[in-house]
Amino acid sequence: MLAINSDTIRPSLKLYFIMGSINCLKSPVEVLSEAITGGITLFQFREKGPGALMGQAKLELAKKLQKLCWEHNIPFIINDDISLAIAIGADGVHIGQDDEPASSMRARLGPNAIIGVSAHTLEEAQQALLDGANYLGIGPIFPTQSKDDAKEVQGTSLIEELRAKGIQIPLVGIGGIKIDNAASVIHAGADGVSVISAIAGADSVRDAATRFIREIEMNKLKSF
Ligand code: TZP
Ligand code: MG
Repeated sequence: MLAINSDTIRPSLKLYFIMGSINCLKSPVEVLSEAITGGITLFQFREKGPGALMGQAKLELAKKLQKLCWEHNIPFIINDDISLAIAIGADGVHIGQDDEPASSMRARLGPNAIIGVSAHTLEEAQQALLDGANYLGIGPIFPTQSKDDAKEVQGTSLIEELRAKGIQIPLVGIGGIKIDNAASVIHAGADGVSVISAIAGADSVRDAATRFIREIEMNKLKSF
């Protein structure tokens, strides 16, 4: 586990790359390695959907990707699969509204784990805060092809609403985020963007990550 906690997760959300093997056009290790070279700041292993790896193959890939992340000081988060997270000592988990609540994840993972929760409404966000989430994923901001059961597209309105209410928890936007719409997510008050296809499916994974970072940094400067 890297030494990362609630206070230090915020800057790591800047460019949060998420993927599993089915999102990749070449080997996931190669994709992640290029994305790291390009400048991603956080990684989530999301091995889900038709054709996703299971059992030992999933475990082996998780270990390889975690090692790669840790060699570059990038925190490694696992989507949903708390048993896998415990088995390999991941930095944390990301859970949705249909998973066990963050409070029970916390009880199982301990105080140092990073727990991220997807929230689609103010009520879900407030509950996640009470349950001890370290950050929230808000979306889908724009239409996405990467999640079959995605909720309704909501634009940046919930991010704006949470910030207007003075809620300061680290926030990341997700869903259909591309280089040319990332600025609006940052201006709304997010600490960063979560991206699957615009990085994993790019002709050059490394260049895509680098261009995202540049765009986010430029727009963070502008909002102060
Ligand atoms: N949760 C809400 S939208 C989404 C997830 C996992 C998919 C995001 O993928 P993409 O390709 O960046 O739209
Ligand atoms: Mg889930």
